[in-house]
Amino acid sequence: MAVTDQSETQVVIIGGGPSGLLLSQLLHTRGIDSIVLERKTKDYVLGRIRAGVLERGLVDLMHEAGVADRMQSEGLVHDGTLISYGDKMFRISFGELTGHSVLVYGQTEVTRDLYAARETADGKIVFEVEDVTIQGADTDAPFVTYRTDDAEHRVDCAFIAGCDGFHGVSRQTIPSEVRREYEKVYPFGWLGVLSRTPPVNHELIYANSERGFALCSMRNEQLSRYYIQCDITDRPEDWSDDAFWAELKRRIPADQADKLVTGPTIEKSIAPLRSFVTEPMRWGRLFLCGDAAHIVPPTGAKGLNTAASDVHYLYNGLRQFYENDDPAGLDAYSQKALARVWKAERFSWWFSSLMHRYPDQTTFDHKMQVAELEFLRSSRSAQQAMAENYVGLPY
Ligand code: FAS
Ligand code: PHB
Repeated sequence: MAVTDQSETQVVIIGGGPSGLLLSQLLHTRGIDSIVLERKTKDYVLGRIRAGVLERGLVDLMHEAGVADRMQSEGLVHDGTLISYGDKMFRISFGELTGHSVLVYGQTEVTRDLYAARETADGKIVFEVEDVTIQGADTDAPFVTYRTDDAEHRVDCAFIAGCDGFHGVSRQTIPSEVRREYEKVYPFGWLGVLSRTPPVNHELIYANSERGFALCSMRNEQLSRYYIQCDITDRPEDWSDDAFWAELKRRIPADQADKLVTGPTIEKSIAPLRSFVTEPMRWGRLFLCGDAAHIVPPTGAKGLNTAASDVHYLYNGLRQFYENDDPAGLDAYSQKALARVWKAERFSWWFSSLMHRYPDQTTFDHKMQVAELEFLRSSRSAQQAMAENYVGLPY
């Protein structure tokens, strides 16, 4: 089909999730023009229930982007988290061990705030795009083509940000002979529910039980988010609400189970768990950000937060290029982003290994888990290492 619409911009951003929107909004604050191309509708993107915990780095970026007001007033500051194994439970105090806290504020709300800011600024976002194709990323004149309805579009640009998640087109645009991929697929999934009930505890509970992992989280004082480890073959419809609540109660300490307020679930979904990294995160004028480049098991709440550090590095690299005519930040992007990505991968893998039951786990493996939990419970230095990773390593 012939191109019926041709335009140009400085940065084409593929993907209208948190990575793409945050980058677009930050660039806008510095007068750098971008267009966001999103495959789905806005409602579909906002309907995905995902992350719930924001590191200080992401909170700071939301302030820098000028979209922090609602987050600041509705987000819940958490100074610690609870870890349980069997009926034992102990607290990791982020504030005392690191001087920092985390903010409980759903990814859906972060995305909603960013959409609102882009719309207020008349930002260019095209929804329901099809056949997005990146052309000439390894040249000085890259462009992107895409289709909407029955029109074929072309956007000429200086840079392309691949913020299109794990199943996007950006990563695949980098030639396979250039790409190095690292992956670990976990032999279980997370079954997550939302319920309009008060959270069982005012802090999160990460639970290791003989029946498997569970997590008690929240979105606000009247909206709870719970997860249980499930078989990778499970489907959400295999789990009635009653079956979910009964299983969750079996996996958290009895005193917590006794006060758990149950109710109808308003969302139920299963997320597969994997660790994945692609290197490099740059190819010519194409830069990968967020899930397009890496995936973590959600145990350490690092998915969204590591996407944020990628955005921080890319945004500042683009600023340096446009404001000082200096490509150094862009040239260092992949190496700098990957250095932090791998630390987030390690922490997420470590915490997942500590808290889940593995089908092939031997009695010795289980003894190692209990010993590591006992060490974490009794050692300040072990808790400090855990807390430093959880609140977010420096950018
Ligand atoms: P996203 O996947 O959020 O956004 C990519 C966007 O690109 C999507 O809107 C998609 O529609 C669009 N897109 C894809 N292909 C395209 C194309 N060809 N053209 C145009 N647009 C295209 N993280 C946590 O920290 N805690 C959690 O509990 C947690 N739970 C998760 C549950 C699930 C099921 C998944 C998949 C992820 C979860 N994550 C969690 C990780 C998640 O929060 C991601 O880290 C976060 O969404 C990353 O944001 P983006 O990089 O913007 O990618
Ligand atoms: C969530 O609230 O969705 C959440 C919180 C912490 C995690 C993972 C998910 O580690």
